[in-house]
Amino acid sequence: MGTNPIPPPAARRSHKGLRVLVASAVGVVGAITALTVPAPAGAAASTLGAAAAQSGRYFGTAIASGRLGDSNYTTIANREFNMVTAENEMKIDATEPNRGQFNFSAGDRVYNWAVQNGKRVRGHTLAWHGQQPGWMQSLSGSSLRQAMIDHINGVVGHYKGKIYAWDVVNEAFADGNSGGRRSSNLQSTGNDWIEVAFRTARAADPAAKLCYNDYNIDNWTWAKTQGVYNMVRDFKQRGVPIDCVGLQSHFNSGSAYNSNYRTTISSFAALGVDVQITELDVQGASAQTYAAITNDCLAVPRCTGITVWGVRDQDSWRSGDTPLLFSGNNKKPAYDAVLNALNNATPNPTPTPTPTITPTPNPTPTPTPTPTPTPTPVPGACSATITTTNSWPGGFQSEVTVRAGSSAVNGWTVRWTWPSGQSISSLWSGQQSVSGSSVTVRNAAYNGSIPASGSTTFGFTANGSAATPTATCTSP
Ligand code: 9MR
Repeated sequence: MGTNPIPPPAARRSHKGLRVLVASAVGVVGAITALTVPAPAGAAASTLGAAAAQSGRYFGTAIASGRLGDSNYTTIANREFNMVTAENEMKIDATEPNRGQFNFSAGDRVYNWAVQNGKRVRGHTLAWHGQQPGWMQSLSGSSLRQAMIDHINGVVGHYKGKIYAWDVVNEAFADGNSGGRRSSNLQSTGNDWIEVAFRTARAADPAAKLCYNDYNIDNWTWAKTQGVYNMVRDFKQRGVPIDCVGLQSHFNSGSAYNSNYRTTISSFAALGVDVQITELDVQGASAQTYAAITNDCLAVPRCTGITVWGVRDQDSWRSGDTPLLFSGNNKKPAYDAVLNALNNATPNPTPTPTPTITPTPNPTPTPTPTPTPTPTPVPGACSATITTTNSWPGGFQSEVTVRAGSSAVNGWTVRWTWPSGQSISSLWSGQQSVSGSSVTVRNAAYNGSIPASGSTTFGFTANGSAATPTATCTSP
């Protein structure tokens, strides 16, 4: 998706440490004096963790237990970061090497190092197609489903009350243009495996935030991003317990940072979840790109923290890309860029809200809403209006408002015809059937009843250029 863009002007801020006072002198005609005054007390923190804490956020790193004996590594890690993710030690193969036999020795090494040094811990990860132990790889169907539940109970139970946020499910969506699920043995147990994982984790530790974590969901225009967005929206509507989305944010030439990242973060946040940048690394570690990423998080109150995926370049899973903030013992230019951005942040107005267990009724995220005319209710029946809520080259997102007339509606059907070859890629809160350019959408199980003069909505993403054809509504 192209090369790294120049951040928008809003992403470039002046340094708080240089406050310019313009004094128009009374009695000293025409004298204008520019003064540099010190920053307010505590404003210029000297480490990433302290700088992030000024706005109620954290700055974390992945820690590898095998490196904890390297004092150069631990010196930097301890000084700079206040959140820790075990790079591999809490994964399925590490924690349950044999079915029903849990091993927390490496996970606890990382956990204890973090907590003994005053840091919080993110848990990574409970249900994933990757790094499954051999016994799990060979399971399927209901026995795999049960093994997943048992695994979550075992690991979350061991760390109950100790973990800031769990990556409950990792990387469950497919790359490419489908916007759908990745095929895996877990997916083959039934599409509901993700929500079962979340419900299980919630019951096992009600205090931990529960995240869905994935890569290539950073660019708002990508189908995979939209697929995850639709799942989170659906989970929030149905009361599936989810508190956060983890954007891994492994940026490289094949998956480059794009300035629409801020839209991605704010759009997820508008669904009523926190956003965490969970595994950040940037091929080449451009200071400008790191600053833009940091500012994108800082711009969204519910972006609660950033974790880089390793301490020094030599510690990175992509060490050849030199993608991190330290080289040997040295701070790289990207480090200074991130620190400055964090020091320039305003305090976060809503730092780390507590997890919501009850469903959020009808969240209506509208990333870039387009004003639309007010629909006219049809007496005795229903009406439907399509509005475009977001668009990008080759695709768009719409919301359809279904209104009852002067009588209540029990079941509805909305129909329209696409003007120029559009096609729905994903639809939520309704059941679609398509015949050529004709689209028919019936109510979902939970939104068929609309009181007199009331309304409900469904939504979809589609391929093609944004269109708002006239829709008809019939009931039942
Ligand atoms: O950094 C991790 C590396 O040491 C492991 O070999 C690899 C094995 O799957 O996992 C790496 O971490 C991954 C993380 O758990 C999930 N997102 C992608 C990360 C990079 O591969």
